Amino acid sequence: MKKEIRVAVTGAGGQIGYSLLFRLASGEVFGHDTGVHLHLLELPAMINSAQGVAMELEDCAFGNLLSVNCFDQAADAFRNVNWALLVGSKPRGPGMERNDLIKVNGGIFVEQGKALNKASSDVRIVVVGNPCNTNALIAMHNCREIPAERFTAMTALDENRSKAQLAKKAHMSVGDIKKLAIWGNHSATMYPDFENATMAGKSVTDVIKDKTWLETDFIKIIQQRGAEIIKARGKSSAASAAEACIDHVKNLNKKTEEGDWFSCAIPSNGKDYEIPKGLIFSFPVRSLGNGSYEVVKGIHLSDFARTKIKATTDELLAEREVIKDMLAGSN
Ligand code: NAX
Repeated sequence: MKKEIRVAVTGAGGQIGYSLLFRLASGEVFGHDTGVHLHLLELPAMINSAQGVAMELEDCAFGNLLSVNCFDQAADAFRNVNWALLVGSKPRGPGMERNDLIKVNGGIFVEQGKALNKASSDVRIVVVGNPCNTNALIAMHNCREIPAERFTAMTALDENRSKAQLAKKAHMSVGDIKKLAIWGNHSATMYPDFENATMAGKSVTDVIKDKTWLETDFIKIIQQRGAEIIKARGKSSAASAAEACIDHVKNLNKKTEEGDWFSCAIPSNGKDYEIPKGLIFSFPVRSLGNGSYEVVKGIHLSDFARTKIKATTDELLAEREVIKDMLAGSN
């Protein structure tokens, strides 16, 4: 192996973990010349589940998998890792308000943010566990050693869902769709920006002429897709979430092709598109291929888009208010 990489996955005994871990070990994500050490973090009460997954990972005899270790303490699991994929969090219980969930999960990300100080100096963090933008904000504030821009939250699933729906509507291939960005929060207020996306080089609005469908049905389908999947399967999205997490890591790792961008929730610098500084906000992003990325500048936003972006910004500001006591630290 030319290189070795350490990857922590939290919630490793859960359903996304089960779809994600095997692909991380297979060479698909980090390359077939990179040996992978997996650090599986679970709650002490669920550690058996992670251990079962670890046994199955061994049984796959992946050539790239150098080691698998299970942990029930974040500070142990994050030691020297190059990537931390923070998937584990508590689901909303019956009768639980969203703000209660934000607070309950916030505690997890205070602890995990502190534990990330033990990670490798080049660590990059992806928060999947919901509410992922605000959880990433909490982790970022509680981690003094890691630069803020390394903290990201996942909106790639929303982007993939958007591309799939547009492709279906226009009888085109998903691969024909470029520049599809999700703006804002990974929640029902997110804005899938069809106005700046292209299909086979043409503007989406030139291909799909039904403006009402784009402005209402399409946005609603994407915003409600997670809830629809829970209704249909009785469980939340898992394999598609794992696929999106893999896309997120790959997108950050490789230079973005000309004429495209991807969606990634990152700390706002307070300048781009007038989004308040510090919010973990999903923007159209391009990777520079060397571990860094930049927000795509100069995208035209219509009044319609601005109204939607304001709604999702307001929701993120309200979430930040709920957990403001958890925002210690320097970032
Ligand atoms: P599961 O309930 O199947 O698994 C979560 C696992 O996390 C459990 O095994 C639990 O024991 C573990 N866990 C809880 N607290 C932990 C902690 N402090 N440290 C380590 N492990 C811990 O959920 P799953 O379906 O895997 O979903 C995981 C998270 O992803 C949820 O918060 C879910 O809402 C979120 N999602 C985020 C998506 C996104 O696009 N950002 C989409 C899919 C998914 O809904």
